[in-house]
Amino acid sequence: MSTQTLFNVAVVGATGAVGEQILRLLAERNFPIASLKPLSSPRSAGTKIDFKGQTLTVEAATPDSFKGVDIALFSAGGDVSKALIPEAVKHGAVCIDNTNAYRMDPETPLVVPEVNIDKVNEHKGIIANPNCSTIQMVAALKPLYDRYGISRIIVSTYQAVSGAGARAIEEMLRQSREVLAGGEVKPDILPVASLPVKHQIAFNAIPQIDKFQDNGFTLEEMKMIRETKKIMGDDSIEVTATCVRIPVVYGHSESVYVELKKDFDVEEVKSLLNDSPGVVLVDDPANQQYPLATDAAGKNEVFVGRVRRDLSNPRALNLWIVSDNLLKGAAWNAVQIAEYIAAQRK
Ligand code: L14
Repeated sequence: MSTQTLFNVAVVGATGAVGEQILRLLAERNFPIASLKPLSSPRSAGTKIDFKGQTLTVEAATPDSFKGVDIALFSAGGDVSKALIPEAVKHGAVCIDNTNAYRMDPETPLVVPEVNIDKVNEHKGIIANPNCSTIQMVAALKPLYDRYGISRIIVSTYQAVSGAGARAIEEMLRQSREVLAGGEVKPDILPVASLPVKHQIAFNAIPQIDKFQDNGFTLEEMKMIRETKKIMGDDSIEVTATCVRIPVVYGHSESVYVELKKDFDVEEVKSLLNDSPGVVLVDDPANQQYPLATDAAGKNEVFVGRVRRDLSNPRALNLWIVSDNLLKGAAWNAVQIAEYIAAQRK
């Protein structure tokens, strides 16, 4: 019998929307754990969580928390990652970061396993998990990139409130009740918790996710543009994005126009998508079947449908791409990376 290497694992942001899913996946997938340390902000420290029938107490994360830790998964916001990841790396931990802090750092691999898992091997202590909207798009487009090449992507997103955290989910549900009761709606969190102006999300669509940049794009849009090129390893891909928040709880949807470099056959495109790991084709217009956020919620896969040739450009496709933003968009992608690291050290 071979003895399996076990790992000391820390989860930073253990009580958050993504951290909760990371813990569930580590348990369900039987990740080879020697010890598990749930960490959080001082505010959530003391919270009890259940892991495989064991009760664990969440501790406040400090630089010393990472002594003896082999793998640390971070999803407690960019500031926490910037402050604590260098400390964790000093203690020898490999850090998988779910925030925007290190994604565009040239030393840090930005990894979607279906696209570029081999980049993990180049890490210097940190591996970045891309933005949720970027992950699902590149996972679906990778097989088309490999077969035909991609020259341009135009994407519009329809993003779930859970991306902005548990408080944004509560706000959307509360506002919905207020509207239905005929009362006044008082926006509190969205579009960006730290900015002064707030907008109603219930029964609305808000064309702002994250802060505006000087070029008129939001940071979320710029993340999609920059990260797509880095993950695909091809700066020549032209990308533009419009990111919109809608009153959906789980699951981001995307309308994607993609220009390919070679001629293609739509049926071949569908079979390439269907045969891709982690991608599920749901495309049957005759029976009104296409991906829906409500069906993708709780699932690890990326769902693609509405596959059709563009009418203005025969070298372009239109697609509808849906995935659970907390799972493939965050927790599942991070756990996939952790499983790859664990498998290599067997
Ligand atoms: O960059 O508000 O990982 O939905 C992803 C979720 C940024 C905020 C990231 C949201 C975050 C975003």
